Amino acid sequence: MKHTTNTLEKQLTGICGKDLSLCTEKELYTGLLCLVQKMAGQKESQEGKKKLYYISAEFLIGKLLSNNLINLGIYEDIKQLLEAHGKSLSRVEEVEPEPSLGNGGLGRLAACFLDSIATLGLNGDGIGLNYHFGLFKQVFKDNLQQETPNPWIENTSWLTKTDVSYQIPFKGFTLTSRLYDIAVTGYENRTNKLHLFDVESIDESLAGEDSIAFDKEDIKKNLTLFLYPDDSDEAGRLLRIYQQYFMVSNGARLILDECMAKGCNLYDLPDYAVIQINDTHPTMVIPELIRLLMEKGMDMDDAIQVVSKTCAYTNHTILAEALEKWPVSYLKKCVPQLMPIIEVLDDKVRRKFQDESVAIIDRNDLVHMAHIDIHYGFAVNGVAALHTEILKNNELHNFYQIYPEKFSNKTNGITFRRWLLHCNPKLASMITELIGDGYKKDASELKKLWQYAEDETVLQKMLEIKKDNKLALARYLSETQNIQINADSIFDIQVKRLHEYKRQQLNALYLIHQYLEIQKGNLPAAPVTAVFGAKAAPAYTIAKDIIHLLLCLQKLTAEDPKVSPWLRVVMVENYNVTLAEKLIPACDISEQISLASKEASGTGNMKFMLNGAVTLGTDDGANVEIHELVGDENIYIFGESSDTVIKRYADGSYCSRTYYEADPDLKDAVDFIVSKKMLEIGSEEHLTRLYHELLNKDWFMTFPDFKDYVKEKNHAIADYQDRMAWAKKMLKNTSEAGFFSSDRTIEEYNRDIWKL
Ligand code: 26Q
Repeated sequence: MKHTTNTLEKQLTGICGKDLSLCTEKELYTGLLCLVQKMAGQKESQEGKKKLYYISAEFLIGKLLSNNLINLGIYEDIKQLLEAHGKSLSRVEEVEPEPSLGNGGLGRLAACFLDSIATLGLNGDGIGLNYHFGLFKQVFKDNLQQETPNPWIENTSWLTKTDVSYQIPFKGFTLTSRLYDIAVTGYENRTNKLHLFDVESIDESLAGEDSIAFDKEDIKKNLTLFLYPDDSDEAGRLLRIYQQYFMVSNGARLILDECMAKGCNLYDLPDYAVIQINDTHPTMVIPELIRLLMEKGMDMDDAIQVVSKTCAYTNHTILAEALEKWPVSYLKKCVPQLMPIIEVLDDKVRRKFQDESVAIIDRNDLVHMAHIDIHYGFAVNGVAALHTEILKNNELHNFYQIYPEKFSNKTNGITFRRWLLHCNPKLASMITELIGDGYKKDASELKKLWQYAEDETVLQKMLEIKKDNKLALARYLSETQNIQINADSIFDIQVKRLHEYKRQQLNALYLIHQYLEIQKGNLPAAPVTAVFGAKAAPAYTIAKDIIHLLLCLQKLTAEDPKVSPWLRVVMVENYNVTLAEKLIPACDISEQISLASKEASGTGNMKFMLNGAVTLGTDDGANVEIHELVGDENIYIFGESSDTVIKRYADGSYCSRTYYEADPDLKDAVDFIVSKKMLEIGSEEHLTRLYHELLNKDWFMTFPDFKDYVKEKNHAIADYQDRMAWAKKMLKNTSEAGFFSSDRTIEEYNRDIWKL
């Protein structure tokens, strides 16, 4: 059914209660929100016996208004309708708060997946927590990151309160839950749901106005306040267990209720439900489901069988420190009812395999969450080809030998609705003009663009669109963050969580090197603006030191008249989905420079590529697949291979000082961190700590890759000067990006794992 602008106008005016031209932006936003919710509700569907439940601690959904308007097919109509009343849809978008229900890649992936599941018409919902402040808001003060609460839930929001509520038992007390739903609209298809559980007794006043500190022991009032509460003390770690159990116990009860309502007798649960466990944070769903089935009278062995056929696990990391292991004593303190079950699960594994490395409870009384998932789930997947190979050959090798049939790769993807149609409408309409709009439903059609590789008009048009997007970003940063940048310079962008393995510090070393070269009179081939966006976990000291370094470099390059025409460093504040939507379409060079073997996949790399940026990266994660698709000509690859890196860790032979002493350029760059000039701008404590960390440890091996990085980056900067040749690289990247549509990823999950 096509809605005419006329009926939309009547409906929206009815909801707003006055002529649209008299409404404020806020009134239009809430009016549109109600209209969207009504239209989305009409597309809910009960179709499909079996349902997927995607359970995740994070859903980084971003703002929802425009995305929903696009998916419901009324974006253009609404835009014109508002214009006819002297209003602008983009101004209305600005008043929408961004939900902060996630942190990075894993949470954004979950959001892209929900979009694709609904778009493909599959029966699948998300299950998570309704964090009131979510991830902190980042503010910079004295060149340092500070964290403040980020309240996002307003009186009228995307959340719909439901009648669903459960009693969730903890040691010594019980919490009453409440389910809130967010509609997930598919692109010209059905509406699914994101189920977010909350605590009825939550108390937002526990957190102060401008600090994220709160009473970590008042579980009744704090459980759903923050995502990833600081776990540097025991109270913080216990709170994380309370959160995880609350999420999975509610989820498990909802799943059982929904299945029973459809006639499931519980022994046939795998015919009604499949549960995808997003990393180990929701792993307790396995013992909890077993426990609930036993409460309903099922015998334990049967319950284990049923649950094992229902759950599947996705691994998102090879960093040992991120693989969750909970002390038995913590579990006993919070959720003692799970321990007898986990003990039986461990006992069965020990009897069967007599191999300590695959045990669930280790000799130090730590419960290895991933081990529960692998033994008691029916599928295990990595998120990019290289990542899955590393899991099979290294990290999870012993498990792969036991269960080769459980393992598969599902290379990540992104939804093109948000990461092309919404964030880059000019590029999207150019593509539609050239190859029609079939690519919106079948992204592989983007390949058809390559027939224009020698068409100068098309290449010129790509450059124009990029320039428009760069100007729009420059305007936005000037208006919102008081940052002025030159849209004629190369936009070189690294935006992602701040982590040492992602190596923002390597980029910083390059920038210092360039700064010193310019000082010496060696000018680069073109002016460059190096843009960063990143949040550091509040207790991650070195990550915060790296942010400090970047902010000092921002000041240094902005204030030096000799350097600033050639090199500017810019760090945007509070990088989030909304900022990503403005940065990515404006990017020329996409920085994907993790230490090879450490980035499971990356998904930002895919978003940049789709929007015509050229990747400068290591052969890591999904970069490997991007490299294969676009070919050597259209990507800049540098650095040591994952094999070399893995060997180097295994033999423990790495010594950063050796590289420092052998390369004068590297030495100068490292020393500059604690130079007089830098200490005038920044804090001695932070800069010296970082300097020593690099010189004495450099755990993520930036020094061995430094020379090659400088060379490859300067190569890219020089190549950029031939604009037609560059535009051709852009076109190749966009035309090969179809593989990275999350529609393709979801089709694979469904074909191999979910079987809906
Ligand atoms: C673990 C223990 C204690 C506290 C926190 C955590 C924790 C929290 C979040 C561990 C991991 C995460 C998030 C991981 C994440 O975002 N991983 C990314 O997932 C993306 C989607 O698959 C990949 O593209 C990225 O490569 C991967 O880094």
